[in-house]
Amino acid sequence: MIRLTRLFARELLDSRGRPTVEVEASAGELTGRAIVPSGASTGKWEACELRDRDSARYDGLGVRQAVAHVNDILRPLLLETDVSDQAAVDQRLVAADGTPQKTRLGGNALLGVSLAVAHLGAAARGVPLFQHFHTLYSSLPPLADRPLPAPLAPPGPLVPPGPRMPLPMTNMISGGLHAGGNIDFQDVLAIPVGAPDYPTGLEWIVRIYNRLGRLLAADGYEGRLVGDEGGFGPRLPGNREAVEYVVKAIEKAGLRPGADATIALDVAATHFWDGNGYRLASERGTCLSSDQMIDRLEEWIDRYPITSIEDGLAEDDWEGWERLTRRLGHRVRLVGDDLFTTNVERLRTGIQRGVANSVLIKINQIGTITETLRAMQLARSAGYTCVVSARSGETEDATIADLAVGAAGDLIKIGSIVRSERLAKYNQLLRIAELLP
Ligand code: 2PG
Ligand code: MG
Repeated sequence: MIRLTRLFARELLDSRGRPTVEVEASAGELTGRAIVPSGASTGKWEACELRDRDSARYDGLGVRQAVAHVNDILRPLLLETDVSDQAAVDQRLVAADGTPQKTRLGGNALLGVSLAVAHLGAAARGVPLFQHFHTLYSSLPPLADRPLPAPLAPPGPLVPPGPRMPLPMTNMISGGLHAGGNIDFQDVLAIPVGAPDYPTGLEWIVRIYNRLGRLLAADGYEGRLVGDEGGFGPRLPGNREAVEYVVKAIEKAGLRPGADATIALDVAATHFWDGNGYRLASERGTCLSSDQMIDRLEEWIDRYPITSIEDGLAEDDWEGWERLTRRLGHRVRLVGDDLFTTNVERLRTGIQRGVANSVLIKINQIGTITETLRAMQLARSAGYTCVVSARSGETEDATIADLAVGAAGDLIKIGSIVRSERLAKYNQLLRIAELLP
């Protein structure tokens, strides 16, 4: 039993200079501290990010209300409770809010507390945070679910035998809402699939990134201007050119595209779905149907070493997603981000409908650590891979690095390898790698 003696929230700033919530949780001399991230291309089913809309401060983006909810409502509720029981704390948080999308107290208020308590729990046990997450994940009660349909892929062990390093999936070229709409697709990423270990994979990724910068500059593009996540943000003629540049950069790095490093896309299609179709600004406003989008993605998979496609269709295009999965699910990872929003209910619907085969895991889409781990557990039970992801608005908080290792995420998507809010996580993974066998 570890009694919470202090809970305190404050407002500070994220990597876009926007306010966010930091929470400190203490038990006597021990303190856990965490900062909440924030998305730009958010899904409509995400937990609510409570902002002080009616105030002129920070153009209405302040989070003083969320901070006050921690200090005035959640603190009295949680003081003296046992913070070693993360599931019980998270349950109290969810009950105190009581709304489906955490609109009353704010997902940002709840998540700050949940994360700070996890840090405190690790400190109280005297173990690294990733080890604590592994214990929390391993001690989740089994799924008391209606039987799920036969998994799309053979499920791995439900409780991974131990923490393990995830494979990085790193942003190279940014587009969409992360780079001023230069191209439609949001991210072209590289995965060092052939690297023997994490430090080598990271070195490959940095090499590819640097070669890409030179290639872009040599062709007259802004080879140093970057988007929100540190990926290059050149005004290319179209989406296809972005993929071709990254393939070329892999070659220039002395690596084999497809064998050493592959390509991943975050299409983020929700954000150019206009209600009738997928409208591509980079193609003079051409509007594609779901099937035409699928054709396009298939053609790209045939042509380029693509192994993962996230949000290839929009968040509510369930029929399209069913066809997308039937056509391409056996060839590449189809990752649901806006589609699932780390939400067990939406993920269960997806599994039952045979939609996607991977899930993006973002802690602030759902708002507590226990719900996040539950989503990973459900995903794994259906043979889905888990991609733990940062947000486009980040901070020096590196919690997701430990989460990915502890809950044995298959991949981790942090953004690019420049800007300290990204490096905080990559560097934490380097430290953890030293501790794993
Ligand atoms: C995404 C994320 C991270 P955002 O769409 O996957 O790249 O972006 O945090 O803006 O939702
Ligand atoms: Mg996404």
